[in-house]
Amino acid sequence: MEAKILELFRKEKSEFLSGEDLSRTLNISRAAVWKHIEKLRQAGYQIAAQPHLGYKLESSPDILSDWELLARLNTKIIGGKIISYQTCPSTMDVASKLAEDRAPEGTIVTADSQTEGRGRLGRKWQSPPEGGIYLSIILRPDIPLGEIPLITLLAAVAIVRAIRKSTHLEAMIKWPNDILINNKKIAGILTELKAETDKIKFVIVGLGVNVKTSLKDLPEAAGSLEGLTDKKITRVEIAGSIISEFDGLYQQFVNREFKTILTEAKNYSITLGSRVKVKTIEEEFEGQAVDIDETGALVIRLDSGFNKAVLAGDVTKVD
Ligand code: BT5
Repeated sequence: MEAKILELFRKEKSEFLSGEDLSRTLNISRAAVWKHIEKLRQAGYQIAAQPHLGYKLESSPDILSDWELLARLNTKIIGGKIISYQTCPSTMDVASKLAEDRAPEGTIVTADSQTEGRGRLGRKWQSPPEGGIYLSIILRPDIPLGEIPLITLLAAVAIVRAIRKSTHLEAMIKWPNDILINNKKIAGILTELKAETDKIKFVIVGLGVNVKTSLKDLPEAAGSLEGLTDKKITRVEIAGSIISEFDGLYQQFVNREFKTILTEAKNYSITLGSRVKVKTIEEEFEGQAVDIDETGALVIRLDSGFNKAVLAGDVTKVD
């Protein structure tokens, strides 16, 4: 109901909405309207009330709530259900538990902060409050396990598109899961899955984006959007944009149309064309990053002249 009220306020721009109109449109009593308005106020919304005129939304807090996200999404698959936490250990674990309990595809879990935010291979993801986007999306794709890297790339393209549209900053993808601006890590993606005998039960895609995160809370090599752009940005606007882009790309993905994802992932890649050192769980080697293949794997031209496709690993440029 709060999401609907916010949507109505925003449609009316800066006008007053009468309690009577709200109660009629929402099909609830005027006392109930008042209760929801109070709930919004408690969450930090400034709402003026004038006798005879009604209510007017004067300012909104930049919170990553299900209300705010739902009020601005117009998606097909992603975001049908959104669950927002003030804080939780990791949105990955909450989403995974929900997926085990049959939450539908597209369900999103967000948090304002995480106490045990994580990256790949048990690394830590710094998740301080009030500045970052931490969200996980439940997917149930019917694809072979070998195509999972494509989902990480899809998410990377969605984040790059959203950042470029909202800030005009030149966000780039460092294969497979980092988003960099001026060589600083702004966002990371974590793709985890549950499979049984090669059949995927569900995939959880976790996105962490530093929007207004203070640099003192971040590692040396990290950056945050707010310090890099003059544009006024909000977490909810960036998150809404990422989810919308993700939804469009995922519709293509389930129809097995990978062309846009791959073309954009290559265009935005800062890895391709460079000599790189690759570190996987099994081995370490160097070579030239020459392509991203149709499964999302990074193709390395080894010094021997042979090509090697890498499905997962850490890649650093060598000069
Ligand atoms: C990642 O791992 O980049 C995946 C990050 C995914 C985070 C999201 S937040 C929502 C969801 N819930 C979670 O618990 N996780 C997901 P990886 O490529 O392994 O990079 C991890 C490394 O990035 C760390 O070892 C640090 O060096 C660096 N790092 C940690 N926190 C960072 C931050 N906030 N911003 C930029 N870099 C960070």
